[in-house]
Amino acid sequence: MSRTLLIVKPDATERNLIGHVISRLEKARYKIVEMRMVRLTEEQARKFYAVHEGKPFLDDLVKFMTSGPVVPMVLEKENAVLDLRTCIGATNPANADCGTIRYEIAVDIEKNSVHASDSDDNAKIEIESFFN
Ligand code: 3AN
Repeated sequence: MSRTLLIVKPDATERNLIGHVISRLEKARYKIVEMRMVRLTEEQARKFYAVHEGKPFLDDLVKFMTSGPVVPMVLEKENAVLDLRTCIGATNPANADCGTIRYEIAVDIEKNSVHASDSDDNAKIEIESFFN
């Protein structure tokens, strides 16, 4: 079993899609082992997206991620990190495969409804940033 972090982003919490995302994850056999609802500060959002420092979209991304509540959760499953990336689909929903969460509900490349850790190492860091 391994663990990964998923965040339901503000565009999805705003449209009352938290339950939809959770339902998809549970049907995909993830175990939700921790979950909370938080409003990120600008500092937290910048720290979370530090890898995008210097990118032209970072300021808008931080503004978006602090615009409303988000729901981080720790998910457990075999091969959780890679499996969840497949489940959520491509960053740009225009390229997301049919049946993925982003294909279904994402608005655009920024408002793409969910975040998922992209490696085991990042999953550990990201989980620790939300849960002790
Ligand atoms: P993913 O969320 O699929 O891991 P990353 O880590 O490359 O993708 O990007 C993190 C977030 O930054 C994305 N979820 C998206 O909201 C935003 N983002 C990435 N690339 C762009 C872009 N070209 N234009 C606007 N926003 C972007």
